[in-house]
Amino acid sequence: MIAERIEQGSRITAGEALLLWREAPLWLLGRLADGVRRRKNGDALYWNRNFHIEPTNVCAFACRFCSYRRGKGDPEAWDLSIAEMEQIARGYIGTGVTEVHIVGGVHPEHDLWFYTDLIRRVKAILPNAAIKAYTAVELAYMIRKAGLTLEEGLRELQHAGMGAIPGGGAEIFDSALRSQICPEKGTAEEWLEVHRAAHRLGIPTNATILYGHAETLEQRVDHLVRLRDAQDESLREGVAGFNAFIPLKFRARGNSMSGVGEVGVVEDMRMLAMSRLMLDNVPHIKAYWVMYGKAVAEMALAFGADDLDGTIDDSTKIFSMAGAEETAPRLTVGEIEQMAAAAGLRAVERDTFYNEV
Ligand code: V47
Ligand code: SF4
Repeated sequence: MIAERIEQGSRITAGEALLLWREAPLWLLGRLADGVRRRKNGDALYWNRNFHIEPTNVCAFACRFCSYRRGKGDPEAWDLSIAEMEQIARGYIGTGVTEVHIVGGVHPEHDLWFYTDLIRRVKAILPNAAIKAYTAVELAYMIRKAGLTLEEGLRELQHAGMGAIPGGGAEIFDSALRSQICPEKGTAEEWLEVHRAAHRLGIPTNATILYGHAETLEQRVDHLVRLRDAQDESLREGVAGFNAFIPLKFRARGNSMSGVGEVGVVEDMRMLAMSRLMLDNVPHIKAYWVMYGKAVAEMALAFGADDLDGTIDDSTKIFSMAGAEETAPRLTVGEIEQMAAAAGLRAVERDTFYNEV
């Protein structure tokens, strides 16, 4: 039986995953995912002190699910100068933040040197914070534009102080659906290649999936299998790897896929649990509370998630612009401790690399 094999620590195949996804009751997925979560992470609930810098929402691309991008010159477009972003970073001196997450639109004019400069300046202001910066999509664009190879470009960014890479831009790997919902974004192979190149340079990364729109269960399973295979390869080579997997629920407000609607909370829990069951080689599953809202994120802790992301301090707009409940997302240490206690877990402050702070 599949459930018994999971409990013994065996890997499930794509076919078995599909069967579980379609047929298993929610309580069973929860029990299995919680078992795996406890084997891997005990009773820890990880969180960090972080904030985001979103340099711009001007974007050369036009993903259909995106509520955030604006064209240049649009009254709702922003395009921060390095000095403005330094000012944001200065606001966090002395707050104990351990991570700055920097992600924005694919700006058609900013080049690699703008982005290395930004990292250097933020790092000079907050030397003890790790910089987790730029999605694989932004990276591929800026590095190509600079005429460098992936490895050369990533080395420049690493040298400037980039310590980790976030998981965005993965969306859905299936090529037919990918080319319908984000045609400019490049292929799954390109996304995976950026992450593999980063791993080889010792840079840990995250991975995501955008779910709950037009994708089938087969396409979700295919996405997870490709990530699991990439992680196997990185582990085999003894290089860095994916630290965390973050299922991102499609939020439907204000984009050209709004008509698709949103999936419900039971579907969210099944997605989290199946991620935990399939990605047996990825240490952490993150319930990104900004996108789920605090109540659903708390429930996710019983379905395989061991990480909530961080305090955020109202510094990101991607999800509020797409209709997420948290319009000024901010989580206090007290709230995190309450969420952990309600789930019978122990809140553990971590840094970007999952070292206990
Ligand atoms: O790639 C865009 C997603 C991602 C919508 O690595 C949407 O720790 C839902 O990847 N509904 C960027 N999702 C954000 C991201 C992320 C966030 C927090 C932590 C980490 C991490 C990574 O946001 C995009 C896209 O998949 N997204 N629009 C939407 N309407
Ligand atoms: Fe641009 Fe990212 Fe929005 Fe796509 S998801 S349009 S790449 S900002």
